Amino acid sequence: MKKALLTGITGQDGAYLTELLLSKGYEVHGIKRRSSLFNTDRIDHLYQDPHEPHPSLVLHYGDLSDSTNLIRIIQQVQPDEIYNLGAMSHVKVSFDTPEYTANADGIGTLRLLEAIRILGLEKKTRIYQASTSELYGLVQAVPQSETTPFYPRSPYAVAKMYAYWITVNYREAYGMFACNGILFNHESPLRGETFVTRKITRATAKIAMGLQDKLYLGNLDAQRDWGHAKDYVEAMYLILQQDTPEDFVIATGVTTRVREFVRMAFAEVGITIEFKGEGVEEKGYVVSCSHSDYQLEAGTEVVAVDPKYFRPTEVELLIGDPTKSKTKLGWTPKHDLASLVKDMMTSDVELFRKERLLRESGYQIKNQFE
Ligand code: NDP
Ligand code: GDR
Repeated sequence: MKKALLTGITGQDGAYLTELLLSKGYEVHGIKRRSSLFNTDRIDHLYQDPHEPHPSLVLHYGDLSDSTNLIRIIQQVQPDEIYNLGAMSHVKVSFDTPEYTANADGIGTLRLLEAIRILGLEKKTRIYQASTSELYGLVQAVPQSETTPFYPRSPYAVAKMYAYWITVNYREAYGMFACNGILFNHESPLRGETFVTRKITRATAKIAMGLQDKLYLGNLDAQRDWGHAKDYVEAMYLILQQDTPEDFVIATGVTTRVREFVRMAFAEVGITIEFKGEGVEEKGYVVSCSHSDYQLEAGTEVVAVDPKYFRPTEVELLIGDPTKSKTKLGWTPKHDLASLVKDMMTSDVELFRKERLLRESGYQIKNQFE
């Protein structure tokens, strides 16, 4: 039985990758951070009683900022594969916490690589590094491929750039099976609530049910190559099953503006919207509204721009070239953007139907900061 160790197991990708590896018969170990509230919502359905003999999913407390912890866990687990998914992954927040982001996302990767080396596991343990399309940043050429130059535009992207190159360097210097997956944006019903797609699908569901009046967004014109996280974790797995360690771009090859994602999400609940105005004044008005649970009048303003969501430096256009992953990994995504939006909307409509029922029964629902 192969053993895998995941950092970031409690995150979106960690949850889907755990499901995938368990279905392939792996023993999966995950590192979770200590938190003052439970933080295992995304993997609770995979829970196994640790008192049973040989559970195939085991969690360990830890943090990418603590070398001693990483060395001890790797020594204990002796993993065949490590997937380094742990990170402070929010681009906007990285401008607020740049030093922490460098430590967790940049040096954290070095700590894992060094732990493998210190323990003499260079020939046994393969490692996947969660690299990102944010490395491309300011557009140099499109579509972006494995050979497109990087120009990072945030503390997050700069930290990830260090992680990218230290992974390449350890592969070349010590012959380690260390690979970067340069993944473009991937989303799902499990996506963190403050990333733009999930923020949109949650707000759309709430507006359609009369639980929220308006959705405030930042740059509506940013273009992203959005895929489904379920497809992307399969690529991570395939990258570590190759004969030779290499880096791969994982993307759909299609790019879409944020405003179009907004239109698609509202269309799922029968609301047609039209954008009027420009820049910070831009507002999205309801044009027609056929199937919404809560009837909105034509002309109701449901989307507006709030400059607080603008980034000091923005990444305007991402569109990936997945040719190498298609030919060498045999990877092709099963979802397109329409099916992704449908999946996310179905899940959030269901979520807020429950919330509405609770409200109608007199329970107070807490507000959320973002
Ligand atoms: P999430 O934000 O959903 O999950 C991040 C995970 O990292 C969580 O489990 C989080 O723990 C954990 N984490 C955060 N800080 C630390 C730390 N200091 N030590 C250990 N663990 C930590 O991200 P995704 O699942 O979306 O992404 C997975 C990885 O892929 C990340 O590295 C991200 O940067 C990268 N990536 C993501 C893309 C995407 O579109 N989703 C695209 C390209 C790259 P907790 O739950 O406690 O917060
Ligand atoms: P991104 O994802 O920065 O690409 O990083 P995010 O969903 O946060 O932003 C995408 C684009 O939407 C614009 N935007 C907004 N973004 C947020 N979060 N909130 C808003 O209100 C809003 N309005 C407009 C942003 O300006 C941006 O242009 C994600 C993360 O998962 C990273 O970890 C990963 O590396 C990259 O994708 C690939």
